[in-house]
This record gives sequence, C-alpha cells and structure tokens, in this order.
Amino acid sequence: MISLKDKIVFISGATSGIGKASAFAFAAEGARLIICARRKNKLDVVADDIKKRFGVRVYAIELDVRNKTDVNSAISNLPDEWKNIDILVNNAGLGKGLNKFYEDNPENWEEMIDTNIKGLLYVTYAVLPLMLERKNGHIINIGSLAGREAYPKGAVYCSTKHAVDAITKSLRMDLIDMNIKVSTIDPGLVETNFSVIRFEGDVEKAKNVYKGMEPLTADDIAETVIFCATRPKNVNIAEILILAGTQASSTIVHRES
Ligand code: NDP
Ligand code: 8X3
Repeated sequence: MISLKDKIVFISGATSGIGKASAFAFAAEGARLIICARRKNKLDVVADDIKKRFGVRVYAIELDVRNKTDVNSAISNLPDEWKNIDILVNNAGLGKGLNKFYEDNPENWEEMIDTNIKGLLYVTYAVLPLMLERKNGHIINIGSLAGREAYPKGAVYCSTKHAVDAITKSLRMDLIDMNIKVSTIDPGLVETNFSVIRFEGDVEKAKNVYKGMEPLTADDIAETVIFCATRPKNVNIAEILILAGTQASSTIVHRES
C-alpha cells in the first residue's frame, strides 16, 4: 500500500460534497493539500478546519476551473514547495437543470460543458507537465454513473460525464509509459449539494431525489478515492462504479414509501 504521508494532493471543488470529504480524508492520511473552488470564504473555512484537525499544510486557491487563463496562472504560480503534485483529483462539476432536452435552457449546457469537460481538461493540462517532469503521478477523475448510461432529461449532463469517461481512457493510454496512473470513480446517487444546484436552490425538490432510499454519502466516495490512491505501484484501479445500496441503475431505484 502506498503511504499518503506528505504527498501533495490537488483537489478541485473542495468547498462541498465529495471534494470536501476527499480533502478531509487525504488530510487524515497526512497528505498536504492544494484545494480550489470559486467560493473563497468556504474554501478558507475548509482549509482552517483541516489544518486544526490534522495539522497538515493546506494551500487554498480561489479558482473557477472554467477560466483557462486563471487555471494556468494558478498552477504555474504555485510556490516551488507545492509544485510536486503527486495526485490530482478532478472533482469540480455540476448538473444544472433536469429537463427534457427541448424544454431545457442552453445556458445550463454551457455551464456543464465548461465545468465538467473543459474545466477538467484545463486543470489536467496545467498539472500534467509537473507530473511528466518527475515521471510520477496519479489522476483520479470523478465521473458518474451518468457517464456509463444516459437517462431521461439528462442529455447534456450525461454527455459531459461520458466525455470524462472517454478522457480518462484516452489519457491512460497516452500516459502508459510515464508512470502516471489514471483512474475514474463513477458514483450513483450521492447526497451532497449536487441536487440543490441542479434544481437551482429548490431544497425540497433536491430532498425528493433521495426520498425513501439511503443514498451514498460524500464520505463513501472519499473512502473510495483513498482506496484508489493507496494501491501499490503494480496496481491501477482503472474504474470503480459505486452505487447506493438500493440502486440498480440511474432509473431503477428501490424506495420504501
Ligand atoms: P457539490 O455541489 O456538493 O460540490 C461541487 C463542488 O464543485 C463544489 O465544491 C463547488 O465549489 C465546485 N465547483 C463547481 N463549479 C466549479 C468551478 N467552475 N470551478 C471550481 N469549482 C467548482 O456536488 P458533489 O460533491 O456531489 O459533486 C462533485 C462531483 O461529483 C461532480 O463532478 C459531480 O458531477 C460528481 N458526481 C456527483 C454525484 C452525486 O450524486 N452527488 C454522483 C456522481 C458524480 P464552488 O461552488 O465553491 O466553486
Ligand atoms: C450525478 C448523479 O444520479 O444524476 O452524477 O447521475 S445522477
């Protein structure tokens, strides 16, 4: 098993949900963290909490992964002691709207495509030279069950996660001789702020997504991320599909009424 002590881990989207839980989980293993997200106040709270609880170093960057120039400058301006990134967790992402395609708002499409696909590409492209230089690294993408099957009203969100799946697979081939592992973790229903964002702040509608069933938690996914990151050199977890206990597919979920 690989020790995470003093490893440098970059996590995008660490102010909430899976990214935040992963930041805590890596810190508990003694890793040093670079965390980013758009909401600086929330990011600072996460950074302070982690430092207090685990005594590890945290470098927090206010960053919108959709902005290529900002992504490049944030990563190229990392202080030398933070440049040797060992693990990149591409987590920042969102679903916006859950509507029939012909009733959807195209602005939601731009946001999902720009964040879930282009943001992931920008961050990966900026971080990779630092890994290639040392011939060492691990990229862990947070994909989705939605990247393996399409569901109604999800044309664009599902497309973005299918893209993450394709990027993961292709990148793994491109990096196969570089000692850089590429993995994807594809969760089903996880109760985070995801549905609140998807339904634009409608908390009741968001709660209904998980009605009568026990969803995955952000900690369940963080634990899986740690499992991936700690496998020995001869093992790469290429992909993990992780579903809630009563979920068989995106549309087949057993609920107690
Ligand atoms: P949350 O809404 O709880 O967290 C999303 C995180 O992404 C926040 O920290 C947010 O920070 C950050 N983020 C969003 N847009 C940007 C941006 N443009 N730049 C930087 N950071 C950004 O949702 P989850 O934790 O559930 O989602 C995390 C990932 O998991 C996403 O990729 C999602 O698609 C995926 N996923 C979620 C599932 C679920 O059921 N919840 C299932 C399968 C996959 P801020 O707003 O501060 O920028
Ligand atoms: C996000 C969760 O269930 O809408 O990937 O695909 S779901």
